Amino acid sequence: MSVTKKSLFIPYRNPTYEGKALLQRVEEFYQFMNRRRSLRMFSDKSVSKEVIQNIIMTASSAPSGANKQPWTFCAISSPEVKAKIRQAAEAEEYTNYHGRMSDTWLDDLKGFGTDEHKPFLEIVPWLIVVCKRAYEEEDGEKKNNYYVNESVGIATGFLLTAIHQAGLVALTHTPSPMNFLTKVLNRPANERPFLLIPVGYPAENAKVPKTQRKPPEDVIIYYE
Ligand code: IYR
Repeated sequence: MSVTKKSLFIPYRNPTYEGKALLQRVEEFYQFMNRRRSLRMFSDKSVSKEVIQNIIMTASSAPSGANKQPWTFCAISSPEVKAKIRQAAEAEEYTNYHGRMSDTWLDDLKGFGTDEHKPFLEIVPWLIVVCKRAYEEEDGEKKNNYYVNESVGIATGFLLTAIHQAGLVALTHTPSPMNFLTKVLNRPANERPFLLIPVGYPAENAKVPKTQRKPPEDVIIYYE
């Protein structure tokens, strides 16, 4: 028998802006976000658990299909667990760089200076493994979540934004395949690792590849 859920509505409260103030706000936020970069050169300087918790709860405030919040964030500071993750990730990446990735793919990555070595996985104070939850088990019944990839992708965007806002840096890392994380982190059958995100301070004199972002005309089509 299905139970009809009754909606309970509450007032929406948040400031609004107009005119110059609005334009200034969006321009400033764009400039701020446009300074975000993916880093591979991290400092070992510590970051407190409270900081990480706030960043993760920002991510968890993201919209999701039917508000199911189909995610789990594994926040890892244990040196032993980080070492296990590095070892398994490097083993997978060795196979990637020595045959599993196509020549075109390897060519596309040349400018980024990546290889199978991932020392940052042990150097950083925190690794966040974002997991997606395909379904929930309630009273022995499997209940599918909705738009799981979209929801978890948006939450990860919030996570990266919160990390940047804190003046910290991150890498959206996909050591593929990622199933080793399920084992190392002992995650249940309804969860799959989605992204591995090292978080910390940038190394002194950290460098990033010189890349370019597409201009508006390449990413926006207006229908006015
Ligand atoms: N996962 C590999 C390869 C890699 C793939 C892409 I697409 C990148 O943007 C960067 C790296 C690695 O982490 O080295």
